[in-house]
Amino acid sequence: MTARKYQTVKVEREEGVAWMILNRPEKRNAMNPQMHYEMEEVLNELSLDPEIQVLVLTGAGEAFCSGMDLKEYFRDLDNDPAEQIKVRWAMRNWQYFRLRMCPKPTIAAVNGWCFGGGFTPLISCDLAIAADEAVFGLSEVNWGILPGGYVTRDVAMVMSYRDALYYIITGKTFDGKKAAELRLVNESVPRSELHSRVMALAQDLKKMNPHTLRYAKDAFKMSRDMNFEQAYDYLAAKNDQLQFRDPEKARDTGIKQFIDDKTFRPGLSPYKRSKG
Ligand code: ACO
Ligand code: V55
Repeated sequence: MTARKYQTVKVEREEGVAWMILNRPEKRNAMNPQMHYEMEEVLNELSLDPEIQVLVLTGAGEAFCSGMDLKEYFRDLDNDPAEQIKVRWAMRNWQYFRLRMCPKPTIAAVNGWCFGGGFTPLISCDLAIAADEAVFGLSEVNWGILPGGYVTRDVAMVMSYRDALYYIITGKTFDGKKAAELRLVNESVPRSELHSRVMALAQDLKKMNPHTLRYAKDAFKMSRDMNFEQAYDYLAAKNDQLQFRDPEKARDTGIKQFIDDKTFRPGLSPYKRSKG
């Protein structure tokens, strides 16, 4: 597959892991319209690339993402309603559809500044590891808006009621360690260890059956908004769909390896894949 060139995003492939690096370091990786359009293509490319098993989202330089570009995304489009619609479609498409429902596991590696609109791609990733030194903030109130797009809704999903309101209405910042305490990220590590920690987590995910993981994450993300009866039926149907779709037949293989062959215990490790 030919490597595609993007101006606002850099893609680095490393042992089956694709690092998607927001790449406007001189603007602290603020998301301008071009970045939204390019991220749609990047996610299309990497989600369908058979060489890639895990996707990582991070930022070049000192920032993870300083949020929406206040000039190019907001002020420059104030008098261009058609372009506003177009770029908001692109934003929703990559952040909320292609990233959140990505068929492969995704990890946010929060290397530095993460403000406002930057929370949405962060929360859309399945897992998140922050640098202790990273700085987060819902800075919208500092310049006269409420957290728009999906930000308020996403924060309501992942943070506690008290913590979410505290940061929404004070606009105060917090660091990576605090983000882990708030459970906005899974854990935080010193900045110098961020890359190796994310790669180690990605290696764990690579050992798993990708079909199982895909359906497990879809099931979690979809069922949490259903009532119990809908969720029960949906999850049963989703499991049946997985058995039908899984070319590795992991369920039957796993039971055989445990009950007949006694080669592993599923409580303690994944079944031994015949391929991958
Ligand atoms: N939109 C547009 N430009 C930005 C953004 C942004 N969100 N963030 C940074 N930049 C630009 C600056 O305008 C500056 O550009 P210039 O060099 O052409 O003058 C450059 O990036 C560097 O910014 P500095 O402020 O000089 O960098 P510093 O390292 O001192 O501070 C920080 C970094 C804290 C991230 C600061 O730039 C900042 O407060 N950015 C805005 C954060 C924010 O509130 N984002 C919006 C959230 S709300 C939403 O997304 C809807
Ligand atoms: C944000 C706000 C938006 C948007 C996307 O606060 C992100 C973040 C006000 O519009 O379209």
